[in-house]
Amino acid sequence: MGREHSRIKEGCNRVRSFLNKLGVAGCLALLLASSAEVALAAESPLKRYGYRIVNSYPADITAFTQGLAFRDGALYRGTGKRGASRLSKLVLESGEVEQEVELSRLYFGEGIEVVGDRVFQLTWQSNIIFEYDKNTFESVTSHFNPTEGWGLAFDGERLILSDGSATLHFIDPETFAFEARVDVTLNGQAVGNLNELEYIDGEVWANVWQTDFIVRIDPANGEVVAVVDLSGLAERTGRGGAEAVLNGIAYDAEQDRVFVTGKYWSSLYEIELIER
Ligand SMILES: [Ca+2]
Repeated sequence: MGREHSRIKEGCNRVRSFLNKLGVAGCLALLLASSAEVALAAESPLKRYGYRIVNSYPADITAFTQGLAFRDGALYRGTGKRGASRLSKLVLESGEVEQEVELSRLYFGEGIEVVGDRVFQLTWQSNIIFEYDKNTFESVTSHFNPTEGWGLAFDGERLILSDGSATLHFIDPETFAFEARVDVTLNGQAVGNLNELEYIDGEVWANVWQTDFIVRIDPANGEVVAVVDLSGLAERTGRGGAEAVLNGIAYDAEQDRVFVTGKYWSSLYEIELIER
């Protein structure tokens, strides 16, 4: 049993633990990692990715990051916890706060998204979506959300919202009508705890809460088309307590850069995916 096999086995155990949570038997990691199983791998459309760190930047270890977006050269971050929920505009390279607004202690902030000159921020269980002016951060209005608010993304036409279950909701950003929904599945099994979201090149990327995995979802049918294993990243960053888990994906469409961070993490990373 060589080092390579041990490495595959270790990776296999991690993925198996994740897949077991989803109720998926077997070990896709081993199937996909072993060149001897090319035929089997070819039967599964699921792709697996590791990562390479391209850049690391300072982040606020006291920020309970619940939403992350990148627009026009700036990073936008929404944080949670009552009394510590904020919407912030940050300088990517330094983490410096350019602009910030605090939520009332009544609210637990969740996912955010930037649409044109508006910024939306979810609340966890208050059924409210706040809308701000992107330039001034002044409150514009609020919208009703019948579900819990976890993650938020925008596909160019509709907002996409996760509510902590395996469901993604598609919402008209003008009327806030919930127009459609899709249940996310991996090999036929529901994938719950979908958290922070990002829309990237026709796919919805979602942090799976309390795991090191991002699932890449086909929004047309909810199928997970790829799993990104970010194991090891949490060990590199400073972390502020037991709730410090991976959460936060932002995409710079202009420069094709993917950023990830976590709740109570001291670093934000630009990563490049490596297919396994
Ligand atoms: Ca995001």
